[in-house]
Amino acid sequence: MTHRGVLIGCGFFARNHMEAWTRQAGVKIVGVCDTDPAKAEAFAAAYGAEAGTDAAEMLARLRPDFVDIATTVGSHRALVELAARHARLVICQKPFAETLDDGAAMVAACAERGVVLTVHENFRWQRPIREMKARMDGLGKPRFLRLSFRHGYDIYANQPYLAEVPDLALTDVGLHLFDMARHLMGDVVRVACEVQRRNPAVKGEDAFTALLRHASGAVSSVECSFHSVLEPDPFPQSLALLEGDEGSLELTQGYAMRLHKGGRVESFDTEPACPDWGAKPWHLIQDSVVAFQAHVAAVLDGRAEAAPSGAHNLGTLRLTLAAIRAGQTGQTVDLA
Ligand code: NAD
Ligand code: 89Y
Repeated sequence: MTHRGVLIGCGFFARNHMEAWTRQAGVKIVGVCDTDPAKAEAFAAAYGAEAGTDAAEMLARLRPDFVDIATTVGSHRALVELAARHARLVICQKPFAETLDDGAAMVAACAERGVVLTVHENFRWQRPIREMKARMDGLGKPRFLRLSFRHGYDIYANQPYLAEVPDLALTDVGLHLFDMARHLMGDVVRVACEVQRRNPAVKGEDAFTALLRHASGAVSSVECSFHSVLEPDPFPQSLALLEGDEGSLELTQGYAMRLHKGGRVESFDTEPACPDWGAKPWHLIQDSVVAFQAHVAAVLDGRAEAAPSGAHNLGTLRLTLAAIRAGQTGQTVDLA
């Protein structure tokens, strides 16, 4: 059975969505929509789908099984609420929402109609993080996680709107890191955070250092900078250290993973293959889009539960907003 989808938003990142959908068995994107007709038509020609500029009209006419929303955050609430009236599964790109009210309304709109809502939270689907999750059972009780995402890559060339975002590092990549921390270590009950504005050419805080306390008692240290001078530049790798009572997993630059256990160290290469349509250094992210979409196909088939669900991602939004508040006030914020 082929699941029919409509893509909304034909911009920079949506190309990755479309290249991956085109190769995903059991799925066909039948319509592509952008308020800019030239972008919709370019995608329609490249990927063999109908073009449209009005999402409401296109969804009413094509009646897809699922809708993939790849627009920037300001349009997410209206588009998720619209999609919930026309499909049985909705995917929303990150950042999920700007406010908790918007996020809760989006979760409710889908829940009321029995529609599955998932957030395109692809960092947890990156190969090194999948491998870390799979191997962490052997570490004993998880106690400490460090996640570090520091680079100086010019992200503004492809995504110029980022230069205007006030809480940039927290809302662009911080939420990916917080999702990974929750995925690996469980829910967070307390957060402290220091933010910095490093690059004078951008408006927002482009660096942060956060300290999380998990419900389990574990602690995570999560840091991010978009203005670090490093050779070779690690973008877009997240470096990590996960310590349990019986062992540790280390992820260092160049995708090298090391398992420390029982007086021995085992090494693994966790670099994903570069998709034939992809390019380095984006292959890490492009491969994770493929993995996420294979998961969505399994959800559409009824073989898996959406991960992360919209409801789970609301917790990540809550944590991100709490970290922003902690950065502004200098106070630790309780989430319990
Ligand atoms: P973009 O501005 O290049 O593309 C967005 C497109 O959506 C534009 O073409 C715009 O015309 C269209 N659009 C806006 N509102 C619309 C509406 N109501 N109906 C139809 N089309 C509409 O943005 P981008 O860089 O592709 O980013 C899109 C989203 O993807 C952002 O939220 C960004 O944070 C996210 N993103 C995610 C990753 C990741 O790894 N998960 C990486 C990059 C970007
Ligand atoms: O938007 C960001 C994301 O989600 O991954 C990397 C990025 O494209 C730039 O920081």
